[in-house]
Amino acid sequence: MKATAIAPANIALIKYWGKKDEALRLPLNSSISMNLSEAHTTTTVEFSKGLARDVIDIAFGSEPHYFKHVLKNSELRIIAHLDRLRQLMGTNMRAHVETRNSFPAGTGIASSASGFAALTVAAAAALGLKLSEKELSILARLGSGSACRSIPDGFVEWEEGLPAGRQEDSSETSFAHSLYPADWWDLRDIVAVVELQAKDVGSSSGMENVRTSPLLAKRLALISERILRVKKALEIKDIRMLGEATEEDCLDMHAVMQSQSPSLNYFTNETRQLMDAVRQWRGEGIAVYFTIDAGPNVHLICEGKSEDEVLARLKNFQGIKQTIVNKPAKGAHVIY
Ligand code: 2P0
Repeated sequence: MKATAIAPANIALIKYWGKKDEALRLPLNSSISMNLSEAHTTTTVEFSKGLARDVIDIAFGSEPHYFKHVLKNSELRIIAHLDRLRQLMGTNMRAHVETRNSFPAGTGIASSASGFAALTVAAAAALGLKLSEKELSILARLGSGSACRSIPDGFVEWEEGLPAGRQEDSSETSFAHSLYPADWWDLRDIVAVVELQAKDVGSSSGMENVRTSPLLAKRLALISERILRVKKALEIKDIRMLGEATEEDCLDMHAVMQSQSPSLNYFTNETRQLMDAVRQWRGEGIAVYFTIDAGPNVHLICEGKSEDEVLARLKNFQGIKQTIVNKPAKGAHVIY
């Protein structure tokens, strides 16, 4: 009753910020993402009759003491997620979970996405549950919203699901599916890490206050058109169309965050300077665009042919602690 799975983190081109149902993690809007090749979680789950309680070993790839509070919270969420899978299987067997990230915590890459996707796939396989990609995506969503996007391959859309009706209907219709496989388009997400410290306010608690923002309604009204533009850009592989829609949604999401009460600001001086630099590089003819999640680090989106030029410019930029060059990647899968 043991299995190991690997799952990528993902970068949202259209973001998820705000839930219409907290417990079911149903999002206020659909979102679109790309799986990241160099940022993944590997998780082994072994269920055994002899275990009196769940044992969770998390290697965050960074100083463990530093992330103690993150760790405790993660343990509780992992156990709650194991309970969901146990309930499906009709067992109360406890499990040993070993999980490790390829990227350090605090690099601005959401480890809850890769973490809960890997946990879902490994635990389902260990229990012998035969679940479809859709069912795995729905389960992963219950662990962490963005995790549902790390189940399918490549470029992924997470549908917000039916707005009305019974909660079960909404949950059954809110899952992620692949728009295109990883080899569809040779894109890059180059993460410029400007801050290694853990953030003060995590995504889950930060988005609880989303409804206090007067800008939320405006963003939601614009999302459908923006999603269509991103889908079109992916279809015809138009980096400018993709980049412009991605930047717009990033700036809109951060405007919502900053206008929440209490205000939530994830940008530092380096973040803003990098955003300006990216705009300037574009003026000099490089097709590169930025997007930023719930942290200060900047994701630079460009095509593979621009990678060397973008990296060369980043080298000359003060304050970058690390760069991670990601290509599009496969979704979560069992490795043994
Ligand atoms: C995203 N983020 O779409 C956005 C952009 C952060 C900023 O999805 O509460 O960690 O576990 O459902 O999945 C982070 O949200 O939140 C996130 P929960 P999650 O990638």
